[in-house]
Amino acid sequence: MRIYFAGSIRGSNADRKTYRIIVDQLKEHGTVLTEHVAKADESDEVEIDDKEIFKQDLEWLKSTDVLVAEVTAPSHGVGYEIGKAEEYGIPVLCLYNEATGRQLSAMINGNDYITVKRYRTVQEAVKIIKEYFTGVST
Ligand code: 6IA
Repeated sequence: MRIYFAGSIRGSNADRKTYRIIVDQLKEHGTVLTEHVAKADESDEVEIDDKEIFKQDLEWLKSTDVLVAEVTAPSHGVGYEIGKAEEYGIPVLCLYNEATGRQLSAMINGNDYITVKRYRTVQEAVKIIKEYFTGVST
């Protein structure tokens, strides 16, 4: 099972700790193609060309079995990846922390193609992932 994890990088750095826990859980269910998203603050972004990032990410996205997106922090990149995954026919699971009091975009929440799961603690997010992958063949 190939898993593309999407989470805000330039959109916001606030949820990085949560991303790490989510990625650790995703690794129990398959190969995570985008572990760097959970480690973004440890990397030197200046060295990396945006055109290369875009090309590489779309290649990974095309090759993945599922997209798991943490959508609590708004991110143009994550929204774009979700739209492309739908275009490619790739299943999309979105995780949203409703305890933050933020409002989820209607373009995600109102899209029946996307599975949106709300959580309030990171433990709940981990449980959602376990349940989701129990229902998806590996
Ligand atoms: O608009 P955002 O930057 O918040 O978009 C985040 C999303 O776009 C993530 O889900 C990534 O898949 C993708 N993305 C954005 N920036 C990068 C990136 N930057 N590398 C790989 N994917 C990216 C350079 C390296 C970084 C770890 C510091």
